[in-house]
Amino acid sequence: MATVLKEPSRTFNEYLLIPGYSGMDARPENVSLRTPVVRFRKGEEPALSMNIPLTSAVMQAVSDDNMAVALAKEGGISFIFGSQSVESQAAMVRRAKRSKAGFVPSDSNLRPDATLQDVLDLKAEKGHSTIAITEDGTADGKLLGIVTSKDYRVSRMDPATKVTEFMTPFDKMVYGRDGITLSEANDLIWDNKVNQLPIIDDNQRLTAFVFRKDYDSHKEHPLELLDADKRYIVGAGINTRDYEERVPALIDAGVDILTIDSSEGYSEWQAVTLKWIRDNYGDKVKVGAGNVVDADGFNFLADCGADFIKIGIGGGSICITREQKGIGRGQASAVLEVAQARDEYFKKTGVYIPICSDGGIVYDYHMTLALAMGADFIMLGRYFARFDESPSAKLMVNGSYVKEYWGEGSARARNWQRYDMGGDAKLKFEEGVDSYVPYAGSLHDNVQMSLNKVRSTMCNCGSLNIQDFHKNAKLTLVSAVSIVEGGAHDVILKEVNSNSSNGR
Ligand code: MZP
Repeated sequence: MATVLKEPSRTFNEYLLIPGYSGMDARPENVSLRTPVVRFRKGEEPALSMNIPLTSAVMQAVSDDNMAVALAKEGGISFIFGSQSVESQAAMVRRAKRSKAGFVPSDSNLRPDATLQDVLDLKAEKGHSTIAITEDGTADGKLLGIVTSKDYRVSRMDPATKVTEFMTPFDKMVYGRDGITLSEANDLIWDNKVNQLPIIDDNQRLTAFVFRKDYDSHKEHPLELLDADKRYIVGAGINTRDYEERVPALIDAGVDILTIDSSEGYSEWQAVTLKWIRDNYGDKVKVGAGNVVDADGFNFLADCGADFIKIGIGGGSICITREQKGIGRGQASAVLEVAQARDEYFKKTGVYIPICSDGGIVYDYHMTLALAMGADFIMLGRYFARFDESPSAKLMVNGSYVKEYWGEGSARARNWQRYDMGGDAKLKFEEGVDSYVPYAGSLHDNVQMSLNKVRSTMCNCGSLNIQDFHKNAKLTLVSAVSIVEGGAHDVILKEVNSNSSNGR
């Protein structure tokens, strides 16, 4: 006979935290959100940790190279989407790894035969006023000059004027050479009173810009996540089909960590993929696996050698797997059970395997609950899709700005490798929807705000780091009526207060 679990399948909304004793040192600035990302033995340091417990979802609408750099600046990791060709995914990883902290690959470039009108069009499209003029118009072509707003007067010049007539030519430019340190580059900027410093290689090819305005960037991003060469840490998603081709290409591009991206991970496919990686790379290549929703799934992937394990089936905001297939589990129940399995595995084997709560975060406090329930870190799609840095289009719909957000199991993503169990193409069905999410501005501002709330709640619970929070958090189930009590009630609101549904 079938097994029926005694507890219903519960979600984050059904829980609240009970405050614990907090001493006078329990202040947000004293809270560390540093967390392990990959398995480690008792008493040893994990080979990779994050400075904040956030990762961005392996999705076309969420994680490209731009998002990877933006999130690494805050201290987290993006997993660049795998539902694209091996070449284009590897190119994204390469671009993200090329952008060293403070060294920015040029995103506005023109050929020498371009006109003032082309400059104005590119400036309007990208929003940047520094344009590199390279021989072939690419970001790493031979540098011939630069154009900034100081070089032209729109009211006095013919839009058809060629850039070569008004650009600052290479022989009049101040530039740095590859290998220069950030502090040397900044000295050149200050000594020569320029706003940007192009960096070139031995063949005069452009490699990056250093901007005066970014001088304070490091101070703004004290938690940035860098490798030993001061490049941003970057992740990427893989699948259980073309890994023999994709994994080597991503490693060659410099990826730091991989994750198998699958809606359901308790399978032989994942075991075979993990074994192939271990056989070919040993423990050098770090790879997460999932998704699972119970102890059996966790233990299976732990024994297969996964470096971290993702939890969550059917809870994603764009996900209709539960409706279509009748599988899944409330995210809170799944995290609680897997966290217990992770702790038992640690006790039994001395190996700690970090777990990631993937999907279903609606309010900022859900992040705090996921951590309290035992997650080492969290993966979010909808949350990051709303920011400037996500790859999807920003549109005006019914008078409000929105960004597009679609599931990897939607027809739009056509990511059949993730959901396809084989068989007749005509019989395939969607497990995700195509949608809009409200545009929310910059990643930096939003992440700061969300994590300040997390830190503040951890202080209320008397925990100054995630490991203590796992041990000390006290949670309670809420009743339907007490949820009403939790919002503004029995008052006439003067306006719809955005804070009452913040984090959406
Ligand atoms: P959310 O943060 O938008 O709630 O959920 C993001 C997560 O949903 C992803 O990390 C992934 O695990 C899952 N996902 C992505 N696409 C689909 C789908 O099309 C999906 N069904 O469920």
